[in-house]
Amino acid sequence: MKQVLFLALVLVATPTLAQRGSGGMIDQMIAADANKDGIVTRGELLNARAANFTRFDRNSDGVLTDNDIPVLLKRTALGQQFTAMRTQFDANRDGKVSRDEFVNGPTPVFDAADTNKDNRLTRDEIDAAKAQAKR
Ligand SMILES: [Ca+2]
Ligand SMILES: [Ca+2]
Ligand SMILES: [Ca+2]
Repeated sequence: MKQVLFLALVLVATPTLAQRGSGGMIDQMIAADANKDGIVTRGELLNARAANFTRFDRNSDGVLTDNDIPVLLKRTALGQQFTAMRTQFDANRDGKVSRDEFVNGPTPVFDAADTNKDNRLTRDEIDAAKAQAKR
């Protein structure tokens, strides 16, 4: 289960991969609709991210670093994707991704789906993004 969540994180974080795997990512975004009103706001997405941060920070030191990658994954493509994600989210380039950096990091899938740029994904926008992902 942890590895699935891990993969999902990587897919959200990396624009090229996000495009390739955006079908699953959109499902993830729907899951972020905490109040189940059918609209995913940016705030709901960021809250879901904050919850994920706690899960990904395996050694609970408050930052995401290579130490949070399972040793077995380090040499795999997934490990490399984690490194790419870390580079993208590490705004102050100290080699660690803090909670703030993670929560406020890039949201390429959300941005692409939010066609009217009102920071809310309506059911129509989600459906359109899904149709696009299938192509
Ligand atoms: Ca909502
Ligand atoms: Ca940092
Ligand atoms: Ca919108």
